[in-house]
Amino acid sequence: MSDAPHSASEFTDPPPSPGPVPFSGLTRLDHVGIACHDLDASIAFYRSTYGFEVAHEEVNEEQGVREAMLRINGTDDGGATYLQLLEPVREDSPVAKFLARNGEGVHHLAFGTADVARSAAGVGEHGVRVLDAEPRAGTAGSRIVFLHPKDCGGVLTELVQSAHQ
Ligand code: V0V
Ligand code: CO
Repeated sequence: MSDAPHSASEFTDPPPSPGPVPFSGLTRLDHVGIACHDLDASIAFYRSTYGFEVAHEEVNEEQGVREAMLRINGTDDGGATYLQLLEPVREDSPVAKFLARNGEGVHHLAFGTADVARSAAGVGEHGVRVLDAEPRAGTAGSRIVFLHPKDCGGVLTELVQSAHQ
């Protein structure tokens, strides 16, 4: 057995911060968005392989997706983490473009916040392009804003305020 720490909670001695940490209001990983061609097949994979169950399913016409949220841990009160499986419902949607270019795979990360407009404004002050001037309708009554992947190290990033907040 090695003496190496086994989980992040065992790292008790973080390296010194290089400067003040800005306030973003982002408190957790809400979901990982995964682009897929066939939502039902993707759901079946995650259910039969890992035992993850669908907590919510809907069509979001504005975003051009049929999507399912699979809860990984926690509870559905805003504190949980999900996989968000995304199947495009039209050819010109962001997920359709992504699939055509990259095939199936990780599409975006979403960080949770209690105030999405405030978090977006804060992040925007650091030179990151905020793609939505106003929060849009997200899954299950949430409010969402996207950040440009080219300003986030190649990661399309979403900020999400759950309907429970
Ligand atoms: C595009 N790029 C990405 C990317 N999509 N990089 C990382 N991850 C992604 N998912 C790169 C792409 O390779 C290009 O790089 C560059 O960005 C421009 O891409 P494009 O497709 O030519 O340009 P756009 O401007 O047409 O589209 C890219 C953006 C667009 C990110 C601006 O997809 C967008 O607005 N996305 C936000 C909405 C969204 O994705 N909705 C679906 C999830 P190179 O080739 O120039 O180097 S809906 C959702 O999550 C919901 C409802 C929810 O959570 O509740
Ligand atoms: Co999302």
